[in-house]
Amino acid sequence: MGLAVSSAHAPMGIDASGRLNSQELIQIYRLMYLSRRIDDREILLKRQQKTFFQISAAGHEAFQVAAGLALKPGYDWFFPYYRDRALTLTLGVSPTDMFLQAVGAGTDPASGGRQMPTHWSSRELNIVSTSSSTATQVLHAVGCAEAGRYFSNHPDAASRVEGDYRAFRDVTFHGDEVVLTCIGEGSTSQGEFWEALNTASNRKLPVIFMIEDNGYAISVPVEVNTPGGNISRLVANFPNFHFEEVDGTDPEQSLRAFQRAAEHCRAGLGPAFVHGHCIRIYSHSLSDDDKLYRSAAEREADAMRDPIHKMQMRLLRENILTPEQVTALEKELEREAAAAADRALEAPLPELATIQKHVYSEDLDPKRASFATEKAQVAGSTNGKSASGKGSAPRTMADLINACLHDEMARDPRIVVYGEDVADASREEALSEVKGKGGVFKLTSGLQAEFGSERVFNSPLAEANIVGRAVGLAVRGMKPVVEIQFFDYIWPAVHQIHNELSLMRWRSNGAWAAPAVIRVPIGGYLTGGAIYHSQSGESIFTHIPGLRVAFPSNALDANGLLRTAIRCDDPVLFLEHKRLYRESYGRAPYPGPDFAIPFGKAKIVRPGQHMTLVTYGALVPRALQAAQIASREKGIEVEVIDLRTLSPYDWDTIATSVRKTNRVIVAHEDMLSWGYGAEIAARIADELFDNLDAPVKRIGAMDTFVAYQPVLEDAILPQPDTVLKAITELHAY
Ligand SMILES: Cc1ncc(C[n+]2csc(CCOP(=O)(O)OP(=O)(O)O)c2C)c(N)n1
Ligand SMILES: [Mg+2]
Repeated sequence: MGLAVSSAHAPMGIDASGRLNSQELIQIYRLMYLSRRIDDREILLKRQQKTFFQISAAGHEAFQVAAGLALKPGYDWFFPYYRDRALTLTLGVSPTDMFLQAVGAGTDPASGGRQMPTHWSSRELNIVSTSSSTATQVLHAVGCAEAGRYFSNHPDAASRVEGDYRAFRDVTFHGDEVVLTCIGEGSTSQGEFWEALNTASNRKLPVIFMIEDNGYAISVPVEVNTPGGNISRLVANFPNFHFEEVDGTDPEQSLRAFQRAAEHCRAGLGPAFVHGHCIRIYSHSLSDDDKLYRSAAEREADAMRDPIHKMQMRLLRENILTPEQVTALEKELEREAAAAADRALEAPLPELATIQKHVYSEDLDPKRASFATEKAQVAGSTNGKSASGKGSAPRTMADLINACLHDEMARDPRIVVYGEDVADASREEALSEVKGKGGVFKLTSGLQAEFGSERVFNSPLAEANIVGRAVGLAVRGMKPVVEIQFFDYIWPAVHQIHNELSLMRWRSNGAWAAPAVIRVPIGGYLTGGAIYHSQSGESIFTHIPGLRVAFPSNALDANGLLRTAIRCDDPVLFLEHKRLYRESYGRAPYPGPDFAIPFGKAKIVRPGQHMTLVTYGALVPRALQAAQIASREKGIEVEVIDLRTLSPYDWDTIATSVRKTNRVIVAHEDMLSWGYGAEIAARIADELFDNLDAPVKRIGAMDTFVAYQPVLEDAILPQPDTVLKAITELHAY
């Protein structure tokens, strides 16, 4: 009886052959029973209104303990879901830490009181912060496995480097680590689940997909979510997988399955799929009542398969423990759970002053001066053109983005570039005879040829896959610089961007972060781009805490801001206006491999004293055109401010200018209503009211989509004339 739960994993040493011995069976029972007692104690606390949410592992304990025992905490990696109490207990999360989550204590090590209970996180154990979103974690697991493989192939890339994000993203790897990810059967309906199977299978990644099938997704039975009612049957044809389907209420059977799965993964043969038929002893959560949708007969039948009872019966039947010993053991564990709860109830609450902590990196601020190498720029050493956009001749925005990617990939071996069509040619044998695709806009051209297919590759045509994997890669210390082919198709990835990428740091109270870069061609003015190749929508992303948003208007800014995006320690949405890629406006010579521009620093692209015009992106050249005409024809001098980054944005430059001019227009290409300008205009009205001689004016697209016919497109999007009209009106006010 002497096996301590906190060291549960270490002494097991169960080999894949032979039966479990008595001590091992008792150990398993201890973990299962303790998990159930913690759930029951939490339910009590919730009923006493000392905690605020409860969801249990009841009925899943055997399957979860088995998974935990088959793997190595702190060595393997874990992407659990909200029901994995017995798993995490087995891995080494203490009962006290679980109750600290439940009460929302400031000392809750998983989130500092920010997340619901059972939303796991432990750096020490390699348990990556869990969200409530049902299937996002499986893609993180895939990215994590890719990172492990990359570092074992390129151990030098793991070195700590001062001067950029690498100083704060420590890397550990072993070469044969396995990544476990867990998911309920209902959540296998999510596209992200299938997108994860796709890449795990294709890349033969060491990921174990653990399917905890309790037959229900809240009130929805399995056959509604899964055609035919059995997920194993549907996935059976994915190549490279090892498949197991077991009785998840039987810990021994489950353990053997996980051991075989781990062996397959460690040997580099590919991923594994372990499907356990569990039961849900209680309702979905304490906010649910399963009597509303399950028959009494069905609930009773499940209760008969309760893994706790079955295991207890086995210990008695096989004379491993006497009834008195079982009672004594259970009492001991009950006391342990109660004592842990009492400790947590005395823990300090989170401090209100910490609320904003870890929204962004506390270590490396992209606004900081070290990113301001703008003035120290040096022209490239060679004259004229080069394939990578270097040289001293004026280059387009597309060229200088491409040049930045080349430079940064050469400097930082942790960068990988992937997305749809970004490779030169996936079939490498073609590379010697073809020029290469390198992106539909050619922005990643030549990267695969220079850095190889391991660092530059095509993803499946699945946007959530692109961003979800980036989260897993970045969590391990890699720097994914991924591309979403068109802003118009970012929407399948928004779940990952909003709920995972941007939130990872805050929800884990700084323990984890996912500083990936997402490059996205955006915007219209394409003449024929139409609805699905012209969209804007940046304000949707500036509304997400934790995410930085850059939107350059010219080649030099694009080069310097992308460099900062890559070197910084926050996730960045890097918006590249398609119409500006190859414009003659804003071309510049190659500024050298260390040219960077700090975030949150606007540029006054035209000084003036009569009014301020705040803008960014494709409206910058249009506003300049209007400002020139206003000056020439009407003597109105407009100060044009290019914000360059939208989150953070440069309030000081706006405020200083408005205090000088007392009139302001905020202009953007996106639709007027609820657009980015609404926030800026509101803040100006709020904080600079006394400095204004006229109302704040806004310019934006009509509140509709962008049409195909150029006559319509011209009318829908703001034009230089639109800006000129606003300038004239505001001047006359
Ligand atoms: C993306 C998303 N959609 C909906 C929900 C709400 N929700 C939480 S759990 C759940 C059911 C999940 O069922 P299953 O995957 O079978 O896991 P189980 O809870 O049964 O273990 C739903 C619909 C959510 N958390 N995330
Ligand atoms: Mg379920």
